[in-house]
Amino acid sequence: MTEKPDKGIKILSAKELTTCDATAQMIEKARRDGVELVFDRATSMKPCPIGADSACCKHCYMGPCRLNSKDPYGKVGVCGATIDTIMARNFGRAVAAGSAAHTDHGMGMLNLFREVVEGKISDYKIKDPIKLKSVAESIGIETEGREILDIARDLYKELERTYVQVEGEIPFVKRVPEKTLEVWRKLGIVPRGAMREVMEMMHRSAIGVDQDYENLTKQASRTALSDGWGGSMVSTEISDILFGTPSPVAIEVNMGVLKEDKVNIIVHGHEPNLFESMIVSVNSPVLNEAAKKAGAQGINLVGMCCSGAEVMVRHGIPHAGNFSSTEAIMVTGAVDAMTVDIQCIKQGLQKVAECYGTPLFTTNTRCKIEGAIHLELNEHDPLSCTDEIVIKAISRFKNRKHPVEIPRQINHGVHGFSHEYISYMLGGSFRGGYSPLNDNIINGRIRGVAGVVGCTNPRVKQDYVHVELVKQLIKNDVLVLQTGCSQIALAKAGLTTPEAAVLAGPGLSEVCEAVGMPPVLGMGSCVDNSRILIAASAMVREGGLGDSLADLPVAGAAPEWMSEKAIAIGQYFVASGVFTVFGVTFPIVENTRFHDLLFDGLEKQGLGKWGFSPDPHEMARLMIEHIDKKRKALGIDKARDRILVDMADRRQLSA
Ligand code: SF4
Ligand code: MSK
Repeated sequence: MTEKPDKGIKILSAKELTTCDATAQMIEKARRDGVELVFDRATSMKPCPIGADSACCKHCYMGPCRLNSKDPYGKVGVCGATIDTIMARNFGRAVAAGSAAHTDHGMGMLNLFREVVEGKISDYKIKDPIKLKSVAESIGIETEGREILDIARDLYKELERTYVQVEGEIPFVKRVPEKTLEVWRKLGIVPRGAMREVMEMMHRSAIGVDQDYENLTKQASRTALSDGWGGSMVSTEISDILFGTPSPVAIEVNMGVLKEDKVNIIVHGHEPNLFESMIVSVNSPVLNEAAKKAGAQGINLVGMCCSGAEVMVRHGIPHAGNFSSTEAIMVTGAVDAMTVDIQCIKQGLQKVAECYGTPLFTTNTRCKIEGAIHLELNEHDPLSCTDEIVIKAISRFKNRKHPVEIPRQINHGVHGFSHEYISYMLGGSFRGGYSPLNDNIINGRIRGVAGVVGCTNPRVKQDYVHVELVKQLIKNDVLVLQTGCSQIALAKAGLTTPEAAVLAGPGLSEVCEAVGMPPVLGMGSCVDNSRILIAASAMVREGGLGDSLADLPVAGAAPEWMSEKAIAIGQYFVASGVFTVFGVTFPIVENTRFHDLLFDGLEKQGLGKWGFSPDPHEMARLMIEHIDKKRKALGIDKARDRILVDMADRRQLSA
């Protein structure tokens, strides 16, 4: 129940908290019901200003030590650590935590793959042997004339090195453009196995070890690269091999995908295996019969957050909302079960679930929540877990006690643009490849490419920064690639349909219309950012846009980020050569040497660099300016002004 806010705290209206009408409706209902949501907690919990600037350290118990961000060099910690050391250590630890999360997820997928290959698991199979062959070939495994299982065994052995390799380069480094790799080798940041990199990052950031912010940042880059080109990339590739490589599919998003007369089950988290088994369970004739007997018209399975994004792009399963909406959706009273696995699962879900009599299930040994029902998903018998969840959901449907109010919003989009499909779509079946994309960049129809990714964060108006930024980018002929919760914001805003091409600049809209694609391409979950790295590498290989990833007219952004995983992603993009802009906040004190290094110095070393602005228009300006700088360096620039989205554009879309 809602705690009384402190005096002086301004309570924002639902419309000030989110641009998502469905979530706003549920915030209002929660307030009427006296139920507290993440938005309320963000209002009453002011962020610690010293922590927000990363000017404090609690790495030993002579501290915690707090430095003054107004006078950063006026004081040092008890051990003598300077502001630069403290910020670099904090940053490195955030990278290590984020990389560990992606990498542990990836290792889970690889373990599953091994057991499938060894024949110990029969509920999952190799669904995409073509992808298996192409991944194997990309790292030098011979495939000609060999059995699939034989290739798969070699692939497993090779990819295991992504995690455990003590010395030498990890397998997917073979996919990195040569010139980028040269820079990494010169700087000594080519990643070894992720376990080694994360361990070394944690060691070096402990009291009394590495106290040189530049040296710490090098290890942060190496750790992040072991995620982007390692743990995350393995996760994406193995998930595609086991569950299928995405290709475009028409999807529905928003809370209106819940059905009052059906048993509604939500899957939320990150690992596709839980969801894939749930798909089998909800299609079971026995369970459907049981649902009918309970008075339901059937079972309605929907996704949220990144689990939702995974199956949305593979199977077109409806998606009910992104990170900030996961509590709000239970306020509908229509959720008969929510089941979660790992990552981005708020502990607050349990309290909201309790208020509406919704059973909340945890299914992974790595993520339990006090009060939730723990039903472990055993990959040797996954249906015993997912069937049980369906049975519990049917029982909740039968005994629904809370009035149901489902927001009516359902938005439509086309998602599922894997890098393989982009190549096929632009090149056609006879000349698949990235040359049409490169040609359109060189001739100026497409000004550049932006990856807009990441979370939503209740510290800013939900979805607003994502949508405003992307509108500005496409209006200026920048093709937008998306993953994670960001693509759900854009889908809700109607920008992931081919019709949204009317909002793009003349060049981009011409390309979109010719191909029949949206100007905003949803590619998958947050771990699937590796798809963007592979697409960017393919652009370099295709030729005409420079020799390294840092030469490309591309930029990245996480406009509403909140997770340490986002910092890891940001750093692997920066270390790969990409200018990456964050919104909301940035854990750093300006006018310090560490700030100069991240926001300028890394670029001088041949990598990318960081940018920051909480304002989407400024963010767009920074990204477009960078894209133009790269175009100029490539000699493909021609004068063009930045165009601002106006009311006429907004009317055109809603018409
Ligand atoms: Fe303070 Fe140094 Fe200990 Fe950090 S490591 S808490 S700066 S004494
Ligand atoms: S779920 S990390 S809120 S994108 Fe991947 Fe969404 Fe960010 Fe979690």
